[in-house]
Amino acid sequence: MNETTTTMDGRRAALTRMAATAAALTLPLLASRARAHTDKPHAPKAGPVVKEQKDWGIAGDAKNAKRSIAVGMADSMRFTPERIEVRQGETLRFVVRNTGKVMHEFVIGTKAENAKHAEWMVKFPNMEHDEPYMAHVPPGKTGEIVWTFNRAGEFEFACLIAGHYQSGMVGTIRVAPAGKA
Ligand SMILES: [Cu+2]
Repeated sequence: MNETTTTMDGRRAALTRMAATAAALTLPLLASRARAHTDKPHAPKAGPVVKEQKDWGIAGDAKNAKRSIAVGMADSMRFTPERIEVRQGETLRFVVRNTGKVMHEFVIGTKAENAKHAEWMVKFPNMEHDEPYMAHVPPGKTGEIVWTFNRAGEFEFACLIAGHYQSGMVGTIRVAPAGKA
């Protein structure tokens, strides 16, 4: 009898200890979860444009664009103009107009980067891509991008839509080193 009581008390004590331990483990977890929830903004804020340095430049600010270049894209798979001269450090605004009846895009990059990307576009034609150095323009519409050419060299602008790049829908951007004419 005595022994049973002791055992039961012991068991109760053990259960109480377990409950206490569980509470100790659970409470900080709940607290941190509650805090995390409180800190979370109710609507996601639109973050600033991520500016990632690329071999062919970096995303630019419209206010720094002193020159605007109109580029035409046609179903003949040609850009107008096909060659653009830039000075290193210059920020350009490209106003890209699709005069055709199919989708076209204007993608700035190195020759190697565009070629690699174009290959992916053939394998996965519906691949979604959107970067500050590209504009996807539906027929009859105009797209705009602002890009800072802070690296000198010869680059490309291309339409990477499957078949277009392969048909020669490519132009050249030459960025002259700063300080030289
Ligand atoms: Cu195209």
